[in-house]
This record gives sequence, structure tokens and C-alpha cells, in this order.
Amino acid sequence: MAVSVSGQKPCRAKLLGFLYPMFQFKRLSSLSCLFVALCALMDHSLADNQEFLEDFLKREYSLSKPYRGLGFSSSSQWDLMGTAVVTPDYIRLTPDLQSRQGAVWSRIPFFLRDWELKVHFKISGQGKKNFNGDGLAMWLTKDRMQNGPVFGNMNQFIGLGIFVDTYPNAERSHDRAFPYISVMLGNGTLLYDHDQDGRPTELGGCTAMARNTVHDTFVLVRYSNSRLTLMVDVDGKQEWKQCADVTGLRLPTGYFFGASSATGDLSDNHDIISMKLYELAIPRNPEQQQQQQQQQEEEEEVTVPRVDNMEQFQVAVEEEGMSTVQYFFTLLFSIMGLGVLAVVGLVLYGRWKENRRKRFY
Ligand SMILES: *[C@@H]1O[C@H](CO)[C@@H](O)[C@H](O)[C@H]1NC(C)=O
Ligand SMILES: [Ca+2]
Repeated sequence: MAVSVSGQKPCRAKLLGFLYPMFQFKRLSSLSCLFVALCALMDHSLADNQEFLEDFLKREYSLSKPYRGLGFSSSSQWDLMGTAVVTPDYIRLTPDLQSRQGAVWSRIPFFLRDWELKVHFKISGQGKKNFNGDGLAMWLTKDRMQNGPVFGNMNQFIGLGIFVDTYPNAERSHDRAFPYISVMLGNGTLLYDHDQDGRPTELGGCTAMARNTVHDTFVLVRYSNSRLTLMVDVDGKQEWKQCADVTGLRLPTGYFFGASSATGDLSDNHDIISMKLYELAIPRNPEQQQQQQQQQEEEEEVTVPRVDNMEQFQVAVEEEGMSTVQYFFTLLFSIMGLGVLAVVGLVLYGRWKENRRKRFY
């Protein structure tokens, strides 16, 4: 059951744990190709490995077919909310209809420190491109089961939000293509701004053509040692592409996983097929272990989510905006400047000609 989805790409999901230092390379694709090839060669040893690694799947924090008891059984570890419904093959957060909000939330507070969340989702609808919305979000937050304007969850949330934004609200849509996936860390006062598609609070993101695809679409969130990496697999090539990488991100424990979605004037079907939480076993030597312990003690004090080098991101976002505006004005003034020069040139030329004519008389 739970194996069915991860079974399609067993080697990559497992090997990612050992690929960690390689994430900095953008050319992850070629690496994963290599590993897929290696996996094929080592099929047998992997079969042994599989059981061992399956232990790291934390079923209590995972959501996969068949969604037994979900939404009505008291023994279920997840709750449904709003328009969310369970079918044999997916959890539909919203149907392709206007003004709907739906969500699914874990009931159990989450305390693991090194983890990886793999979300299999599907966004589909009748609307033409950019006439659909609004997208879906995945959460690890202090509060659960709240209604609100941020993809069907409350604003000023506390914790992590990963947004698959399918509609460009801001006029400046030319600077990025949609759907756009982004990361935000809420601290209770920060506001997600829909009108700007969350640009001011975004810690990182990427374009991901994850709507109306024939193949499966996945997002992978990895959190370990205060580093959050976001990867996507939406091209049907069975490889992860890096989408965001945030260091110095402090996230308190005891939060809840969830996924939510909302439609407005524009709509889509927003489906969750699975959310699988893996505990990461990070190999550490004793020195690192001590360091880790120290770090953990420090982290006990983290009660509000924060990013150590927050300013860096804010500047980056502004700079990006400025440069576009600057570019526009530079171009505008250049054209205007050339126009003025041309007029001045013509006037001067005219006078010069007139003077010459006068001289000849
Ligand atoms: C949340 O972050 C913003 C921006 O970094 C900061 O101005 C604000 O004081 C923070 N709020 C809390 C409750 O820490
Ligand atoms: Ca949007």
C-alpha cells in the first residue's frame, strides 16, 4: 500500500539520504541518472536495503492509500476540513469550482529533527493556463484546522509553508512563470501577501509546471541541521530538481503537518495523493554528535520560527524587483534621451545650414 508510490522510484528516494552533500550541485539530474543506473545494477542489494529503509517511513505522520478511516474514524491520524473529500485514489482538497477551501491535517504533533517529506500531488482543471487558481500549500505549523486566506489556511501562521501558487496575482508576472513553488517561514507577525504572490516573504522558490500533467508530480522537503532543501519532480523524468535551499532556518518542534487549498473566482482540482514522512538517519562521528547535542539544547530555546540571515532574503527579493524596474526606466530614459538628442541634433543642423546659407549671401 504505502510502498506503491515510493516503489516507482525506490532507489532515488532511498539514495537521497546519501546524496546530501551533492545537493549544492545544480546538475543533480546527471547524478541521479548515474544513480538510477547504479540502482538497476544493484537491484538485489537494494531489495535487502528496502526493508531496512522502510523503517524510516513514519506511518503516523504519513498519508497514503488506502486512506483508511480518514475523516470519520477516531483512530485516524488525520482530519479533513472544508471541501476536502477522500476517494480511493486521492484526497481532493478542492473541486474545480469557485470559492472552495479544503484541508487535511495531522492530529499528532511532530518532534523529529531530521526528516524528509515527500508529497505526491495533482493539480488539474478545465481553465486555460493562468485562468485557474489558486494553488495548494503544505504546512508544518503550530496551529491546525484553521480557515483563512493563505491557500485555505490562516494568515500570520507560525511555522513552515510551502506554496504551489498556480495563479499570477501580481502584474509583474513576466519575472516568473507559474505555477511557482515557494517557501515561507511564518513567525506569527509576517503576512503572506497574495497580491504579490508572496514575494516579500519568500525564502526561495522555482517555477514548476505541475498543472494538467499526464505524469505524476512530487515535492520533496528535507530538513536537517537547520537547513531546508526543497526539490521538485514535475517533468515526468523521475529526477529531483533543486528548487530552494535555505540555511540557518530554525523550526521549533511540536508542530502539525497539513495540506490545504483554496479556489476563488478561478478554480482547479487540488489533490493530495500521498504525504510520506521519512526520518533521516544522518551518520555522525562522536564529535559531530556532541555538536548536535549542543545544537539541540540551543534549539530547545527556539520558540518562534526564524531564519538567521533573514535580511539576506529580503534584500534579494527587493533587488530582484528593483532591477526589473530599473531596467524598465533605464530603457525608457535611454529612448527618451535618444529622442531629445535627435531633436537637438536636427535643430542644430537646421541652424547650421541656415548660417551657412546666410554666409553665402
Ligand atoms: C517576525 O519577523 C519579522 C521580520 O523578520 C520581524 O520584524 C518580527 O519582529 C518577527 N516577529 C516575531 C514575533 O518574532
Ligand atoms: Ca498567486
